[in-house]
Amino acid sequence: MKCEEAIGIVKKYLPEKRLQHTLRVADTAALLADKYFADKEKAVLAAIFHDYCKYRPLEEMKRCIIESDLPKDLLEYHPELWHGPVAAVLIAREHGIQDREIRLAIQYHTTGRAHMSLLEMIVFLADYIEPGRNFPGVEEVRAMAEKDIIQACYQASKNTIQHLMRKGEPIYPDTFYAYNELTKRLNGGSVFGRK
Ligand code: DGI
Ligand code: FE
Ligand code: FE
Repeated sequence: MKCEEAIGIVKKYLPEKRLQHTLRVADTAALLADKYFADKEKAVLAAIFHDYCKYRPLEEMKRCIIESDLPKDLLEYHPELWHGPVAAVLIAREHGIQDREIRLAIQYHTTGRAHMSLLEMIVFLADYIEPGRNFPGVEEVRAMAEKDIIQACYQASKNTIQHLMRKGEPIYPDTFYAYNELTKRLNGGSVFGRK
């Protein structure tokens, strides 16, 4: 699918502000794909659809999780975590997008997971650093993204966990698995922390 067609589809489902965020994520994903030699078409398509289901009714998302092969433990966590996994299922059902790499990049864009592919890291990171974001610490992650995508993803997941813990929010296991595994990659595979 061409990106113009994809934008035409998501436009119908997203309010203007979210559409603008989506377009900035797509631009950022394109830059990262160039920098890290990833498939730019896939990165852009995944970025365009990453928040496709952000505004679906909760009941519809819940039904999708129950009826599909998505992990059922999502239902025990904040509904904010549902839109990525649900979009991964519905882009196939509603628009015939079957590509496994694109599906996974969309599915895990909010939490990350252990052993993310380059494409998954690109969408995860682009969503975090797109120019409209102003979380504390985002500048540091943007600078890291210029040099080392693993370090940038590590820092983004660390910031997210710290933010959620400060608010006393439950944290989905994949969010921790992403952080732990990125830590190991930075340490050259060692399970022991840096000295
Ligand atoms: O959809 P976006 O707003 O562009 O961004 P997103 O999909 O990355 O994140 C949506 C929200 O999910 C954001 O406020 C952070 C939150 N979040 C990320 N990981 C977890 C989480 N919330 C909980 N409760 N647990 C998590 O593990
Ligand atoms: Fe999202
Ligand atoms: Fe997003």
